[in-house]
Amino acid sequence: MSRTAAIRITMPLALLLATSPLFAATVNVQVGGAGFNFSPQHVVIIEGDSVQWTNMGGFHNVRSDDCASALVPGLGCTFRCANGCDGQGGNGAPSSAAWQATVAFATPGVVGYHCQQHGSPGSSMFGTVTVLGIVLVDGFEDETPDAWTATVP
Ligand SMILES: [Cu+2]
Repeated sequence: MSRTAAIRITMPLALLLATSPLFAATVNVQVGGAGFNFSPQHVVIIEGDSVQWTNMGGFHNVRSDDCASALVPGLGCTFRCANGCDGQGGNGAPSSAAWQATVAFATPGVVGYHCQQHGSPGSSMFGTVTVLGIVLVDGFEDETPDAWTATVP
């Protein structure tokens, strides 16, 4: 495949992936159940993706580590969720209900979290969400503009 043909196919796809919410993914994490842990404990997503936690059994919640230093517990931090999330009409206090909570991550970085009942930042019942940023690289300055208007057969 010629370089120009590769550009015709891959660049519009890359733009579509970067701009369309249809391609945002949701990663599932199981909470508790047989043990006091998160499974998988560490997840990697792309900015705009979400993590959905599901309580498999037990008295748990998910609270971002930055809440531990928030002036008002549960507020002024990234998230605290169980039966919904604090600040979004829900209640993030630990609960034994069969709750599900979903958080979207828009900013690249590493967010540590834990269960308030069985963990603390970085120990016991804790996990991390690593959010990767999308970087679009323009390395095709030498291509002529008409390559962009061609129709892919
Ligand atoms: Cu717990």
